[in-house]
Amino acid sequence: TAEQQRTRTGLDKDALKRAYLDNLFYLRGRFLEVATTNDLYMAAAYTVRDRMLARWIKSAQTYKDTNARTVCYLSAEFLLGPHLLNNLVNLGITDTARAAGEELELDFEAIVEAEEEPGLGNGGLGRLAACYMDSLATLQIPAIGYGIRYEFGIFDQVIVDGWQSERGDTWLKSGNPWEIPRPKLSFPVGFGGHTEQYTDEHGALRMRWLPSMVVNGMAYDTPIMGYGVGNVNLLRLWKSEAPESFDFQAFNVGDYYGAVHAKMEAETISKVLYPNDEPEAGKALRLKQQYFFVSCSLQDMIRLELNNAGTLAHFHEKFAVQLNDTHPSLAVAELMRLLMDEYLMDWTRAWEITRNACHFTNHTLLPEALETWSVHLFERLLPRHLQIIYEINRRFLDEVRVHFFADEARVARMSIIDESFGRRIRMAHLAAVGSKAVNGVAALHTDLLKSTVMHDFYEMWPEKFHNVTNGVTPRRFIAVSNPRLARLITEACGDDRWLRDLACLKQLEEQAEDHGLQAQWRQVKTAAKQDLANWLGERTGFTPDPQTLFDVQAKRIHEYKRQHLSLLHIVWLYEQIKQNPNVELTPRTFIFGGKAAPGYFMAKLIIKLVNAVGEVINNDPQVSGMLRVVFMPDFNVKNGQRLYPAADLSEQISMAGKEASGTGNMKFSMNGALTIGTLDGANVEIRDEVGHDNFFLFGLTAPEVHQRQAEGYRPWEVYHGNEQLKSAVDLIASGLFSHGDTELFRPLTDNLIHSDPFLVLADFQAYVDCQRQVDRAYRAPHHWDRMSILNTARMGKFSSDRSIQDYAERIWGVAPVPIEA
Ligand code: 26M
Repeated sequence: TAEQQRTRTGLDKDALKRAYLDNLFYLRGRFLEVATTNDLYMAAAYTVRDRMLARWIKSAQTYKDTNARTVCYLSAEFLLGPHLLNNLVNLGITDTARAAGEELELDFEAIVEAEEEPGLGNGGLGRLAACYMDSLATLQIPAIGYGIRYEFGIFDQVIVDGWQSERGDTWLKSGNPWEIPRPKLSFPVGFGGHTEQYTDEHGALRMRWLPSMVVNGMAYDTPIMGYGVGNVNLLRLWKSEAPESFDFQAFNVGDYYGAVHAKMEAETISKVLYPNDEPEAGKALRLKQQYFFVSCSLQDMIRLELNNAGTLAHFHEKFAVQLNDTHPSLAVAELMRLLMDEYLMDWTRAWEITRNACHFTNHTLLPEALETWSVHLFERLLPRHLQIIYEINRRFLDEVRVHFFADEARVARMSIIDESFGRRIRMAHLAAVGSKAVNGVAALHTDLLKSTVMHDFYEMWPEKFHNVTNGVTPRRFIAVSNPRLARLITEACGDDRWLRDLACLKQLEEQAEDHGLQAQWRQVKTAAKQDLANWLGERTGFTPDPQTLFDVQAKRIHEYKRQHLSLLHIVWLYEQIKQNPNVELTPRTFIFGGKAAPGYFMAKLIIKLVNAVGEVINNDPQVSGMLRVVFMPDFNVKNGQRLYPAADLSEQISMAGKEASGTGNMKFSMNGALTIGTLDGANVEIRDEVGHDNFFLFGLTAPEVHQRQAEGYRPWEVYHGNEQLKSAVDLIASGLFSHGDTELFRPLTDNLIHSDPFLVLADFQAYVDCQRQVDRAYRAPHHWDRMSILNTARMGKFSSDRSIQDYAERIWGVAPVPIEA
């Protein structure tokens, strides 16, 4: 009935209340009086989900009818963060839901807090995919995100005695109300076995692959709601299962344990997300994961196109496939295989389709992160794909030889097969050869891509290369995480258009010197700092003082990001205060957050050092009014949302040339933090946008880094040539922070003095000098507030809406398909 329909989907307060109680009772079997927090959360989630479903169906139907080109974003990671509040914001019913909750005497904040976030990503790359899904829906572009439904996402981090300890992430334990399992929607994926040639009924020679093992990929769908629109897109994640046929009676009769083992093996594929910088371990499983989700996703696209058009001849016009790094780059070989072996297309047509469907984004220049797989492993797991890759390479290298006559050195450099030490497949080369477009993620990064790792490819196909500077969604990273700031901005701008068109924030510029706005701006910041302080107090036992400058570095722990540069500065400050207790300093709280890959020793030692330095400094009454250090455990999307609003200063201090873009830099700046940073990644463009006077720049530039290393960088000379630097390094080595243990931090200090691959020592003095300017600037509140307002006001470019607009126009050639809200 219409009444039921209203209960089920109405957006007014009474409909929400009725629907909520209804869901609590019929889906959780509870009354308010006896419900657990999880019951209360689940009922809220279902109530919100119900309000997206009709729009979801309508979106899918309209997309199908209009036959519009659909973006297929292939990514091994989607770091979504909590759904509930984000979906409320995108539906535009946060206030109504809060009011409904109040009338039911529910604790709205506690219910929102109860959500366990899906941590299906490591960091920047996975979070970028999530921001892009939000923007695609908001810009009304038909899109499907394809990935893996890991049972265990990124580990939870706890700190034990100052060290990182990893805990399994059991995000599914109380159920996931946002996903809809599609048991009927599954595809077989083969592994191993061998290939054979045969003659088809037309007398043509063909190949077939007889895998030795087949698993099924089952679809789990999550709706992705656009902001203020009716469009709801699809995130489709694959879970691996043993095939149906594989029941214990029909299969492997007499070998019960063998059958159980095979079933377990199939289910292992989507079991766990791999941490980024984990050298070597478990390689075969990782390749299996990549092939698994790529194959399911392409089979799904083919199914959709055959349902619709009845032919695959126009597959590439129907789908724009975006490869998020090389993890899905097997798509190039798999699409060729499906088109040729399964759908009997000839090479030329299949290649035409593949090369016009695929596009490739590179996210890192770190040599150790460029994916290669041994030919051996390929032969064992994907023998048919190896043949196809050889043939792609053969034809490609012929082209190279035509293009660059008699240049065999170049042929060897560009080959998809690296023959230098053991034969390995260079996945970035496969992706570049098989794609219509290749892009970097910030202007500097794209320039470096073109001039270094992909230089030969750039010379051959200059028009293939693009820059699309990253962006982040202002819905999650302002409206959801910083409601006070969102309210103030809306008030100052006169409306909330800025949430769909971030360039509107420019209006704030003219009020940047207005002392009225400045006062409110400062209040908003201080309130966020107080919230964070309270939270940290409960978790770590130490409550920072919101009157101090909050200096925040939150990101994965990696030497190239140089958390230890900040630590050297802190130790240096500590010595300054000890030597002269009356030194004029702005009281600061240094807040660190970030996970280290479980096998990355140096990163884990850096975490230990943060905690060790904190323990000494925080317990030294002589400095504790001036200087505090705290490590926020388990930095993830949820905790990031507490951090960005509360930061005064954002640390973006990677060695120039190493951080492809960075996206945390954008989240901080949007929330009014000033940046201290190097000319690396998107920092360059952020500084240009916010104005050079409103950004604290220091350090060597990428060309200077290159030059310094080329002439032979000798860190021990820097160390011996700078007394204050030496004294800071020595203090760490002295055992002061390690209860007298002079060995504990030696790997770190020795590495800095004797090798220092990321030029920490070379940038130390410039960093300290720059921090002195920060210190002074913070003591001029009006000046600081003005800079802070201007940072937010000028962040329009860094909305992921702008990034997606760029992709849509310049790379995908896709247009919006509006669905009414
Ligand atoms: C792997 C093995 C050993 C050492 C490092 C790695 C490794 C490092 C980085 C593997 C992958 C890595 O990159 C993936 C990634 O997350 N890149 C990030 O992508 C973001 C979105 O484009 C950018 O903002 C970040 O700068 C970039 O680091």
